[in-house]
Formats: sequence, C-alpha cells, structure tokens
Amino acid sequence: MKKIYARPKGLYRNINGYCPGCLHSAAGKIIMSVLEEMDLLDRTAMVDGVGCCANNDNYMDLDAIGTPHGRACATASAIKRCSPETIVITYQGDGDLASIGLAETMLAANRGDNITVFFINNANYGMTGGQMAPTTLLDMKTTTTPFGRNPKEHGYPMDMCKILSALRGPSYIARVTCIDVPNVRKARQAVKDALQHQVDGKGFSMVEFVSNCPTNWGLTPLESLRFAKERMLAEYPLGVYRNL
Ligand SMILES: Cc1ncc(C[n+]2csc(CCOP(=O)(O)OP(=O)(O)O)c2C)c(N)n1
Repeated sequence: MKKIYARPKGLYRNINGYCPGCLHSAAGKIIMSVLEEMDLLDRTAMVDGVGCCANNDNYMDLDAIGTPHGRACATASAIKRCSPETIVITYQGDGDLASIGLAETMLAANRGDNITVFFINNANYGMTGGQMAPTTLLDMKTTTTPFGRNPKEHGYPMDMCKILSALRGPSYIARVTCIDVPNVRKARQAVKDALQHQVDGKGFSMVEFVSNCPTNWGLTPLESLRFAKERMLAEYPLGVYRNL
C-alpha cells in the first residue's frame, strides 16, 4: 500500500503543548516535512523569536537559537554571513516580527539577506495573554483593546507581505494558511519554494502563515478556524506576493 503520510523525521515525539486547535503545530510540521523532503534537516539552523513560537524548540529537532524578542532576523543574518552553507530559518510571531522586531525584519529584507522567515500571524501577542499586535484586525477585542481596535487610537492592521514587497531586496514572499487541507498543500509548496530560493542563493524569503489563537480569541478551535477564514483572510489575502 502506498504510504501517503509519515511523521517527519525531525519532529520529536513529544505530546504537543500548544493550546487545542492552535495552528502553530501545523506550521511546524509542514516546515519539518519539507526540510526532510529537501534533505536539509542536517544543515538547517532555526532562529526562534520570543512567544508561543519559541515552543517549537520542543518539537523540531534542529540546531536552534532563541533570540531576544524581535531580534530573530538580525541573528539569522549573522549566522548566514558566518556560515553561508547553513540553511537559516526564523520562526516568529507577529509581535516579534512586525512590532518589536519591525526594524530588524525590514532591514534584513531590504538587504536581501539569504535567509527564510516563517511568520505566524495570529493577530495578537499569544504567549503574554492576547495583547494587541500590529496585525490585530479593526474592531477586534484584545486585552489591550477591550472595546476593539480603533484606527484613530491604535492605527491600522499592518500587512507585512505588502510592506516587504515594496522593498527591492526580497526574492520570495508568500502568504498561506493551514485552516483546511487544500490550504495546507499550498502552504507546503510555499515553504518549499521559499527554502529553494535560499538554496539557490536568491536572497530573502518569507512565508506568512495566517493563523489562529483560539485561547486568546475566546473561541473554540472550530470557531477560530471560521473566524480566520472569514475575517483574517479578508484583511490578509493569500497568495504569492513576490517570486523573482
Ligand atoms: C524585550 C521583550 N519585551 C517583551 C517581552 C515579553 N513577551 C514575551 S512573549 C511576547 C509576545 C509574543 O507575541 P508574538 O510575537 O505575537 O508571538 P505568539 O506568542 O503570538 O506566537 C512578549 C511581549 C520579552 N520577552 N522581551
């Protein structure tokens, strides 16, 4: 019988510690299975941002380094420059990548550094209890916007794929989601394409995962998937934004 699914080799057999329904684990699994398929597991270094994303260290058997909040891209650029043969990835949340680390992200992208960024957009600061992030949707209630995000007070949701696509440095930028099976397949392809850009030395690549946060959104896992599909994808359209 043809085997259609196998657990990626580099994924530890730990019990998953993410909240029920959280799509962080889906992103981690995709990344590991693509690294395995591309035979890159042994030469990949992962740079973790701070937040729920850093939990991935418990599941992904890669050389990994934790960085101060927001500094993942700067650290990844440094590793790549010291060790160009290493495949360097970052794994970051929206607070990490688009708020405290906005400068680091934009400057690495602008330099076209040959690293691959995995960006998990769950529209809030997950680990610290669901505060507003730059990607929080308008009217969305968070612990720091209890009456909903209001553009006059809090600004507008930031679309990192569009913002980074305005720079000349990046070579591959795509936005995907894991909310259903067809999209998981597309996400896998985008992860593969992004990593291939790095293997080919083309420069900065990023895959944004439009994700969920059932716990801080106050929704059941299924409701959170519906919310992501209806509200998140309306603000953050999927697709390939740059592919040079
Ligand atoms: C310099 C610094 N500021 C603040 C914090 C506190 N902190 C830890 S995790 C986190 C939020 C992370 O949110 P995000 O990057 O969106 O990732 P998620 O938890 O949603 O995956 C914050 C603010 C910190 N660790 N270091």
